[in-house]
Amino acid sequence: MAERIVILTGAGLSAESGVPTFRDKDGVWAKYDYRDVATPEGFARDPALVHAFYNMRRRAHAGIQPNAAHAALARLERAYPGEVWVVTQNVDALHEAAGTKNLIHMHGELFGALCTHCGARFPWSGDMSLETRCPGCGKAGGMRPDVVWFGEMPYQMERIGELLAAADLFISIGTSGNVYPAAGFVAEARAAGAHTVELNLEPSEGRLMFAEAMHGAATVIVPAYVNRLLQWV
Ligand code: BJW
Repeated sequence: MAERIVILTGAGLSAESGVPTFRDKDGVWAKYDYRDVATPEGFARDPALVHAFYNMRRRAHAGIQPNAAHAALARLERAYPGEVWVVTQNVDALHEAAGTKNLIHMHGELFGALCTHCGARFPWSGDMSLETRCPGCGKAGGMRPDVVWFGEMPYQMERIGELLAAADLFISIGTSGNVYPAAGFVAEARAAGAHTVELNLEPSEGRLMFAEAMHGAATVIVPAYVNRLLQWV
């Protein structure tokens, strides 16, 4: 039995909850240029456009519910005798809504705000604009979504490195394997001696790195894989 399971999740996990992925044909990057809306340079060039993009996404998330795959991962954490960690690239709040506790949001949170003046972070559910004042330092003009854009350092990389170094089982779910450093986690876990599994709709960019794979819809294959892990417990 694996003592520590580390699970990396991506947009495919939330797709069946109605959250668009990024690189599928109807994905976010088919409608928006990531250089305009998901880089610090884009934000410096046109902050109003970036605020409008994230205001729209925050509103679109109202009423979105976790699906059977999020629920299965929360159940795994509750029922598994070893340690289970979820490292998510997703900025939605569906893992926590399903009940997952050991969770790292490496690409930040859609419902979070960061003040570039004082560095404070806040929960944030409404719209944001250039006029928005920081609830901490009171200054306007410095508030931004607390998400990690291209060229920025993802959150908690040191902690994630420690988890991967001690992982016995690494499971990657619903991610295309296009974005680093997350795409490199499978190599880190392998180097640490972990068994590696891909659960995705289709083979990802990194498919050859995984020892095992199941391909299909997350709401089908994730509960099935979790049942397999729990059957001997
Ligand atoms: C289903 C399904 C269903 C669908 N069931 N499955 C060369 C040039 C320039 C830069 C770089 C470079 N090489 C590397 C870089 C760095 C760059 C990068 O990786 N660029 C690549 C594009 C090349 N990375 C960064 O800049 C990162 N920072 C960084 O590297 O800092 C330096 C550093 C160095 C060393 C150590 C540590 C740090 C930051 C990356 C930030 C990414 N930000 C975004 C936006 C977040 C905010 C927001 O949401 O707006 O994060 S981009 C976007 O991509 C988002 C996602 O989290 C991320 C990953 O996407 P994901 O989840 O994989 O989604 P998709 O759409 O790609 O795939 C979905 C998958 O699901 C598909 O496979 C489907 O088949 C599947 N699927 N339905 C199961 N029902």
